[in-house]
Amino acid sequence: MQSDDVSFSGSYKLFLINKNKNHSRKRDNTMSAVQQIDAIIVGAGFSGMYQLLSLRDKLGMSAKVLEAGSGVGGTWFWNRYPGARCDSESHSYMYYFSKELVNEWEWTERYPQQPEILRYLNHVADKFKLRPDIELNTRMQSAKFDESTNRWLITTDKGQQYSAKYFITAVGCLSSANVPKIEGIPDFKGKWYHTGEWPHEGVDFTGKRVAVIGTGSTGIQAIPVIASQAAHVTVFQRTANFSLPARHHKLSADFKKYAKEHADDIYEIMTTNTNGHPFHIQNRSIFDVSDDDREQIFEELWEQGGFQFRAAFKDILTSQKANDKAAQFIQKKIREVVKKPEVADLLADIDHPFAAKRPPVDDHYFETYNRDNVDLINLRKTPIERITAKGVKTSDKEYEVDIIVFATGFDALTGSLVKMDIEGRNHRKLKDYWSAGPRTYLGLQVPGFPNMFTVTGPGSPSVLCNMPPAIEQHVNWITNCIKHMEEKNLNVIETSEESGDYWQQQVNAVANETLLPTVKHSWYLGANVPGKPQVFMPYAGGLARYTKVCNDVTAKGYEGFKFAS
Ligand code: NA7
Repeated sequence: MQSDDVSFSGSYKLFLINKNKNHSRKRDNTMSAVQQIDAIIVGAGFSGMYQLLSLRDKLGMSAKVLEAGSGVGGTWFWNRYPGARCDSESHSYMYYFSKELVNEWEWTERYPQQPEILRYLNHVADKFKLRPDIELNTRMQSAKFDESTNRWLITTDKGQQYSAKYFITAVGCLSSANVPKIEGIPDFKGKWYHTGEWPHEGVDFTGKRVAVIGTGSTGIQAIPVIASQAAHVTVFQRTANFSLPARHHKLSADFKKYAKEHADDIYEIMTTNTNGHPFHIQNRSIFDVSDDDREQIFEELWEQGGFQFRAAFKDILTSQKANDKAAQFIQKKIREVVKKPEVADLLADIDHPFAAKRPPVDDHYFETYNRDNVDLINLRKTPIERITAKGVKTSDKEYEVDIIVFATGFDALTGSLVKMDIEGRNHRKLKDYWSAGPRTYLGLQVPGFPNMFTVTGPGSPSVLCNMPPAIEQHVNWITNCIKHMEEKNLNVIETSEESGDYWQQQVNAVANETLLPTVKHSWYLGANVPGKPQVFMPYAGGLARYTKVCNDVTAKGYEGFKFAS
């Protein structure tokens, strides 16, 4: 399905399998406490599982995934909050590397819900027999590069030690929960939860008074569901947000058939456009059409639902004037939907361009404010002062509640990486090296951290993209690079400070072609975590452009990297 040159067959695989037999023998003989392995991968989500499969089954290498959770799934293992779903359409939110997998898996809904995605990822783990090489309930404790052996020494909280040639982080971009440092949380006598660390047994909201703090994608998904169960919901909004209706529906038999029959075309579209979605951004300016035609186009796409709205015109994210037109349309819709004018005003009082912060896709979010049991609090006017034993105290009032839900997002892109104790050359710690913001080359490698790869790391399209195609592109690139090293008997791959600086300039330059950096309080910049350095982190040039850059780097003999034997 993919035109990638890593394949399941060929003599190369056999060569490596023989090599690994020797590896295993060596391990058995020495019975060393340190297990020798070709690669350690951290995280068993979409990235880690495909990386394991690629190294093990395509290259015949020994590899192990370390996963802190008690099951596979990564983001979809942890994010079980009410209403959790993906806002990429199901036929695009899947792997495309195996035609058999594409053909056998049946999605049921347009936007898959968390349990269905988790079932899919478990199916993948079973189908490709990944489980024997995934260590669940195992947190990586430290990873240190040993300059005398050019190998990574990796320890876990279970006391295991691995010596690995390659160390690959597949920890996800949105996996480090951001519980705000609001005073008094320990005093609260009720229960509180962060949406990214939701209890697996679920939360019963029946008859409860609930506070939801946060109106990003997560809050917007959770609020309608919580409101349908709870006695009362108080939503604490700091920043009003644009949101597009999802128009969820069950998939018809015809659509399922179409998606399978056109899988190659769908994959082609996803990998040759900006956002990795199964549709292209229209090649027309918002000012190429008359006001009436534009209104009609927006109306149709609003009814259709989903991110296609954002793709209606090519300049929505590059021209403030064009963006204003889209923004005004959505603000008009909010006012049409929300019956109480003062609440509509609050929801439509949006201080940033449409889609310059991650635009949510919702299921009757704005309609929820027409319910009698939902109130909206404007934190810009009355900020939260503290959490008390009884609830949430703002500057003018104490709100008594039984449950507080923090839908306050993540320490995105870098949080999970700097939390781990990763030490490269010259005992340089990743968290110190990134203290002024992340530095990577292509989002794939960090200067001074040889043989370490970061799947969808900062500096790659990652969160600006539908993730699975971005993940497949990254894993394929890493796998091809490792294949190259093994074939040429190379021991070390390393990028340089110059490459890191060059790439950050590229990341800044392509971001500056858009309106994205104009939002100063966005998590794309790290601004949602107090004290975090503010550097634009994802690559905004789009998946197709980024893939071409990566392929050119390979074609030029891995330009920007250095190898050593
Ligand atoms: P987001 O998009 O970071 O949203 C977090 C929300 O929480 C947002 O409304 C924040 O307001 C609000 N927030 C954060 N800290 C506070 C404090 N201290 N007080 C009040 N409100 C606060 O996270 P999500 O989980 O919704 O979405 C993350 C991604 O997950 C999403 O884009 C998808 O890719 C999946 P703010 O806007 O900062 O004023």
